[in-house]
Amino acid sequence: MNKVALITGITGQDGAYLAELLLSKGYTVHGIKRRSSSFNTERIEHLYQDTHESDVRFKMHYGDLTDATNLIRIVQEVQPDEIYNLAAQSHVQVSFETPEYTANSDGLGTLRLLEAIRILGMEKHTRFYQASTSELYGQARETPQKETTPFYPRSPYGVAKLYAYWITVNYREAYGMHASNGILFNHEGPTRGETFITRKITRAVAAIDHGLQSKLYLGNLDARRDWGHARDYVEGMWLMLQQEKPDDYVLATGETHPVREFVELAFAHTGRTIVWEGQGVDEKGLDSRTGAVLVEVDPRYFRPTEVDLLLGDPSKARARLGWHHRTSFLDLVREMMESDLQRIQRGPHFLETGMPGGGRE
Ligand code: NDP
Ligand code: GDR
Repeated sequence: MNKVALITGITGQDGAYLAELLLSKGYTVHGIKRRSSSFNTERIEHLYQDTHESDVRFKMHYGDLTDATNLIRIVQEVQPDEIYNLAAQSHVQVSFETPEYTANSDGLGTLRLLEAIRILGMEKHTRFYQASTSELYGQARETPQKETTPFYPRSPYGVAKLYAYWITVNYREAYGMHASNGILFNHEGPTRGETFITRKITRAVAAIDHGLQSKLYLGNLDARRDWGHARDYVEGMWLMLQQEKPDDYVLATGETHPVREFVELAFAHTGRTIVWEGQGVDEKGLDSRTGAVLVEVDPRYFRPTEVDLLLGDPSKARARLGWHHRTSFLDLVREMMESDLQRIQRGPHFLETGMPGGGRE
């Protein structure tokens, strides 16, 4: 019998990559999507199958992590062997503006799913993956960060995910559930949400290259992140649920880079060299040839409390899961730039979703 997986957050970056991976392994994949007034299924459109055909292995259900009865009904209907809880209000800056909603969906939402498994008596059958995050480390107590590094979250998002982390551990210990946390460091790709820094940069650089935008406004250029490719990371999620025993694992590249370097590499992809001038909020990135201001700091993008430095130590995942990242930092920037340059060449559709820089993200 093929395995059955249920993915929450299937319309997001990771959900789409994971659905592809599981389908390629012969799984039947069920996804939970939110009702939205506009299309939110762009990333998974290529996976859709006509539900009237026989042997359909990709199915969608309307649902929301804030609705317990809905989750219980879906879990009962699907009877999943594996649940991947990827749904979340996942934007750190936005969590400062919607802290209660973030706690509800990211923190309590995880509890609701775990309870659904328990209420239905499936705790010995269904394996559970929780999308935990390097944001748990926040103001990191040691560098590099590993599974034993103490947590100190720095945003309502990080705090909500802290609850989700511990409730997953607690249900594993209290009820013997096969429940694991993947503590994933930042992972990106061409389908990354447009308001996260990497994609905000690659879209803007592509637009500047085509004369559609003159400059890019950013916040903290000195923040450092351990950036990998989402395609590599979803494999690690799957591996965690294939182990005999549940556990918690860091997935990271083991390299850290400042936002400033990502900006430089993205512009370099279009043949421009950035020179930095000024300091702090007055800092600007100039085109070395023309002197035009291409990057400006806008304090609106500063966070009330920032996470300055993240660097993961993935040794445990390498030793126990045989997992390691495949895509280098340079290749990640290159792939994202290529993708956004191609997108912009396809026409105005690129602009329809709104250029970066308008919101507070
Ligand atoms: P995205 O923001 O791209 O996707 C989030 C998904 O969750 C979307 O499908 C979204 O639906 C859905 N969602 C949001 N709120 C709810 C809700 N209340 N009920 C049901 N679904 C909801 O995130 P990523 O794919 O990048 O990340 C996946 C998970 O991993 C998230 O939990 C994130 O916090 C976590 N994570 C991500 C990392 C990264 O670097 N990408 C690193 C570490 C952890 P819709 O499309 O309708 O908005
Ligand atoms: P992060 O990702 O907060 O690490 O959370 P994001 O790309 O939003 O920010 C990374 C760093 O860049 C700085 N920054 C800016 N960020 C955004 N979004 N916009 C800007 O204009 C800007 N300027 C500077 C930020 O201050 C920050 O230091 C991501 C999400 O995917 C989470 O869901 C996940 O848990 C963590 O990664 C690991």
